[in-house]
Amino acid sequence: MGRPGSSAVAGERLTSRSPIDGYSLGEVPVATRADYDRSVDRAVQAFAAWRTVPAPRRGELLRRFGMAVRRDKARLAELITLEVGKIRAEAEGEVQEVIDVCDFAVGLSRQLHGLTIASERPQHHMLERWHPLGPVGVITAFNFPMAVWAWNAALALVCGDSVIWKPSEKTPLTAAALAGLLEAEVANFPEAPAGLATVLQGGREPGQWLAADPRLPLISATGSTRMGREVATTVAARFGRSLLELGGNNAMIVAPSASEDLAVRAIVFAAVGTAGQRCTTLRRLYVHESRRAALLQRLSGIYAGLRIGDPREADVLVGPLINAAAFEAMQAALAAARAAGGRISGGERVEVPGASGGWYARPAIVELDAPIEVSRQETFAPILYVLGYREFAEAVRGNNEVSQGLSSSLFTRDLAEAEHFLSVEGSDCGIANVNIGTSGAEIGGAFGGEKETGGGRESGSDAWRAYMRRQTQTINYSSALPLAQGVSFDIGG
Ligand code: UN1
Repeated sequence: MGRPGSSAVAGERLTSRSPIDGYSLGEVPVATRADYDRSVDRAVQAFAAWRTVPAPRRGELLRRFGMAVRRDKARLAELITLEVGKIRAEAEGEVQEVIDVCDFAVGLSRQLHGLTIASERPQHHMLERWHPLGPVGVITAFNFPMAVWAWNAALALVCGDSVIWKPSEKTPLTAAALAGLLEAEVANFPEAPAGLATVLQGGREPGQWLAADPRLPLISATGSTRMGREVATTVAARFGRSLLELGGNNAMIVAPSASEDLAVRAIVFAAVGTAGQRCTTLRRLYVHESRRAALLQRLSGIYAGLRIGDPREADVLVGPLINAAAFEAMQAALAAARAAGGRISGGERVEVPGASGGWYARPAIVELDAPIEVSRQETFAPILYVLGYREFAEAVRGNNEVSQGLSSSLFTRDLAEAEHFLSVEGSDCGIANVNIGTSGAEIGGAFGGEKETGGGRESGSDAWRAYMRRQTQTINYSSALPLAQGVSFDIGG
């Protein structure tokens, strides 16, 4: 990996280590500045050609890519399991997300609609049209090493853009495998130029180059708030656009009328799924005081029996954390919570036979009387802070009191509570669910959040607009030149 403050040199390599046991899975060459410049030059040229290909034809490329991913689903999922440590079901779910967004992009390729707008001037025609934007830089995190790139790439390609991908330095093989499938489809597609979609492997450096490069009108970045702040300020300084999907600190409210069975299943999936390493992971639970003791007892029982271990084993639900640093961050958060009066169960390291190089932890439950500093932060590990509430408004305030604003959830059978939660006075997050946990969003909705989550929206709905530029066009087919706002400007003659 590129050392901070120094450029990668030719021949430098990046090793991928499996979080399952710490063993090396392989290595890839790190992109040098020369590699970077070559990729961007090619992406600029590719854009010039690709933007003129009719959008439904661009959709056809995504259809073929989606078919290739379908064919290779099992193998791609296996790679995610090896490189990220996800259990099979979740790894397959992630590949399915790639397939789903490809299907979405195919449909979208015939629906990049503009508007016709009423002109105030006679015999004038005003419209709004969407054009391809340019080469797009995509920076992704380790935890969704395929899906998040696919959300961006599928839309960008259908919108007529070329794409340059800087994957996490922890998941170079997953990125190479998925991008390789797309490259093969590009090579077999007559209208698709070489260099349409490329990958730059490395540490922070290629990401910094992308952010600073005026040839790239849009940078989409997923990861920590710290990283997003750096990217956003660099991109803004050159008047580029950024599309950010940063930290979450997602809460669920369990109301008096909630179904305990549904709530418990949702809590456990959202809090311990992907070993607590989703940006949508449930981190804070507000339980009505009348339900708190019983719910906690049930949760503690389930947590105590969770199968933690090698994610390739059939009944394992919790795989490893990504690395030692993630385990240390979890321990530091638990120590801070304990010092602040939190009552902790779980959180200890779990030894997995034959995998001493892996960092496995029992998911932790931390009971709190009130929010504390560390519960307001996002620790990328399975820690669930449990708080009580008496008045519904108090729980909604709790949901909203953190600096992040990605996902939120309410379990209730009370219509007034549900409507309040979804109203302007309710959740301030980009995602608000009723009787569904915080994680596991479908690709059809726009995905992203407010506040320090960065404000970006990716994947479904009209998120495609971020990858295009809007042009307002007015055509005068009269034989006069009336000015807007009735302005008279008589030049005589
Ligand atoms: C992420 O963690 O960056 O909603 C994305 C979910 C997944 C995507 C998570 N569909 O949990």
